[in-house]
Amino acid sequence: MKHFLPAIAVLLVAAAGFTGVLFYSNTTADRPAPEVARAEPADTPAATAEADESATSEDSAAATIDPAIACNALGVPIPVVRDTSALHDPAVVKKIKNKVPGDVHRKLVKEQPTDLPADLKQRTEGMVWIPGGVAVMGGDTGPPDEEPPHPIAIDGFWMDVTEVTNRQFKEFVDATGYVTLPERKPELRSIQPGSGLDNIAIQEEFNVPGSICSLQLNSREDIDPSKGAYSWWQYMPGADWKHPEGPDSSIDDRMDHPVVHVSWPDAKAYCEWAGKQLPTEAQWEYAARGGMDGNFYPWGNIRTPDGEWKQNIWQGTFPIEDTAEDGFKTTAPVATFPPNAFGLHDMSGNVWEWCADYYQPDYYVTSPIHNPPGPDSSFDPQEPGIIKRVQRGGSFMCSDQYCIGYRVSARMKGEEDTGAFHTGFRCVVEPPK
Ligand SMILES: [Ca+2]
Ligand SMILES: [Ca+2]
Repeated sequence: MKHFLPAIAVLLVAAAGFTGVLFYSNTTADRPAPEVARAEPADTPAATAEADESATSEDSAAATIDPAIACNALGVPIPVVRDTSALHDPAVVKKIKNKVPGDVHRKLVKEQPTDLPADLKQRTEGMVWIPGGVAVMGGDTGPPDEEPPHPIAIDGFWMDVTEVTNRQFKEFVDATGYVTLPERKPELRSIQPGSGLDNIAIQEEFNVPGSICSLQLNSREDIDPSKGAYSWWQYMPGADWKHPEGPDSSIDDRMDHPVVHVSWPDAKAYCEWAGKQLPTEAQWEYAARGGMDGNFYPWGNIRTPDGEWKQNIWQGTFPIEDTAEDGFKTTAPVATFPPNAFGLHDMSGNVWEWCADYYQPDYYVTSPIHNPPGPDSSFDPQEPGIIKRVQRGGSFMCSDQYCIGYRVSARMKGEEDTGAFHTGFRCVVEPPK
């Protein structure tokens, strides 16, 4: 199986000990994860799926991160996602949920507290209460890090109805003077101590404020097979939340769009100012499912029911031509698309959303049932030594030909100090304990 990541890029270059080796700082880079099984190059997702079905666990163990693996005729890796799931059988879902012990059921906070203190009432204004309950987290149709499907029991909480907008983020910056990481000179803050990456340096041309953008490609000749996804993902000096496509762009006509180019510490700083916090990965998926287990999407299993696009993603030939059948080539104003059953917009598509959790691909194997907090540390076998946080929901860059991160079980990881032009966040508030 393969795992394709959406976004980011080249920031750093190795110095002593790594001379000549490009070091990719983050991130949501569009390339196969290490657990990817080796599949033959194929022209169609279906053909690749067939090749992938025959992959063995030994294949997975031997897989590399060579971006040339399983590419289509454009040199672009193709995702593999099965279109049927055992979780579509209510009996399978019930069996998994029955693993939740009775004492956890008894402890669950389900209903919204009444008589909220004034400050809590103010902080949760405009948010929606997500009723506590039991759900199945993960999936059985995508990359291995979505497995196994497992039960979670989540206490109720409030969640932002939309991604945090430019207008909201500006209020925070105006009130605090906060400067986001992409607005500062890069620092090597996301290196795990003792990882062997301690002596890398930032390549001079990238040692300026900036962030990660996708370039407009015009033809397949623009794709350099040796660079893979880095043919289009580039570090752009001067790109930041106020300049989403670089110094010549602005957000003047995008105040209701999601803020982008925020790193994980930037998102956390906003949350703390607002008296909120980032959702755990489990809270995020629980909320995205809207009370319906086993679905591919927040609304069901058909991506375009009645031919209607219900999310802002990429249509057309990735990464050459986005036909924007959904109406948007980059971000859409939040809540343009219909909400899920909990009243949440854009839980699929628009921008990726940071979660609180460190990323570890096998966390679900041992994660607790009741309010799983995420692992204690980060480990991404694709880029060991780089501190990664979870991102969820996919973005306007996701396509069925490449990054299928818009599925509700899809997991993503980003180097925590890196922003990107398709990555934002939303906040939650938990009731008093
Ligand atoms: Ca779109
Ligand atoms: Ca989103």
